[in-house]
Amino acid sequence: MAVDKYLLTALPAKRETGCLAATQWDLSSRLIVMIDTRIPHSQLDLPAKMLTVDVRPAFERSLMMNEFTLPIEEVEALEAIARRVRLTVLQFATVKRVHIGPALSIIDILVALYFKCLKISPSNLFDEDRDRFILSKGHAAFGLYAVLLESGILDQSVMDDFASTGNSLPGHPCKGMPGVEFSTGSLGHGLPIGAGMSIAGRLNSQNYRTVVLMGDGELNEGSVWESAMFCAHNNLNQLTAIVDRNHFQQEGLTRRVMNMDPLTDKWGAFGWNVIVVNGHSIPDVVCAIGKAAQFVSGPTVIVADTIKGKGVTFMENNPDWHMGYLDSIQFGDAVASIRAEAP
Ligand SMILES: Cc1ncc(C[n+]2csc(CCOP(=O)(O)OP(=O)(O)O)c2C)c(N)n1
Repeated sequence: MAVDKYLLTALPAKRETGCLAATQWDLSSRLIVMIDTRIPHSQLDLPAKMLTVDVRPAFERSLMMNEFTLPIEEVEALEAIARRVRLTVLQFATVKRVHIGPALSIIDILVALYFKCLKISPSNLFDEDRDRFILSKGHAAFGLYAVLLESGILDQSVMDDFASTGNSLPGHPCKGMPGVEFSTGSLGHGLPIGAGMSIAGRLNSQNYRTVVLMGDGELNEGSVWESAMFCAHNNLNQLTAIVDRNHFQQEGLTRRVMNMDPLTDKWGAFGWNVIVVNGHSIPDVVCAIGKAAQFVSGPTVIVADTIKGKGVTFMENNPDWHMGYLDSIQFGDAVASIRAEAP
């Protein structure tokens, strides 16, 4: 796909304007800039530090400034929740070895889903019309548990029990736990299950949404692509897949183990609407999920660019932290790292 434009997101919040020969928006305290890359960078009067930030294809240019734009206060509140959730994940890892890097990479996505986008709450867990969420990369269970605790779906006593015995929470989500729709952990099963839930909703004239979160390494599983064909064939527009594209899997870089590039073209060729988003920008994720819900001509996949171990400097992009236990010194360093991200 020929991409002639790029989004450039300047982090952290800087309201420097008037420096660009291009369209720009100030969204939720971030300076988001659309640059026509036919203009050489040398001719753009960009501050040097802005040239070092995340540059990614803008397949979804219309993400900005639409009905899904959140007020800054709400963005800050959601980001504060995400920091608290990450701290809970760290606490889990002081009790026993957990898949900590995989959990940390999906926290912003989960916070966007559970605290803004999905109809799932402690009071509707058994309602037929509740939205369905499946953590297909089930090894990131402790990220989900931290969000379920934060939202009140899991009771605090579970955490207290886990802290003292290490037994109350399984290493992978199990059906029957509050808020867990299906047992996962064996990769490649979440999308087929989600497809079944989605088509069941249609047959029963229910209008819930189904969201399936997968890892990018998980896409190596053939069952993902069988169900991708099924979803497109059946025009399952009530279903959204999210790929946590952190570029790593258990054995290292995903592109070395089994290269899935060009990933967006593959999903497109399977008949899916494709949205690319920064998976650590909660307002962008909220916006992408809203866009996916509006798309009626088929299923949507959101390819979320993320960082494995996000938020803890010594874990980020470090495959050694695919799974780990934190001693007291490491825990202190990790907490400091998360707290340093607070405004
Ligand atoms: C069918 C299956 N094969 C192998 C595994 C072992 N396994 C656990 S995590 C993992 C890596 C998955 O990578 P990815 O989907 O990119 O998730 P990430 O680790 O980045 O969160 C593997 C291969 C598994 N859980 N299921």
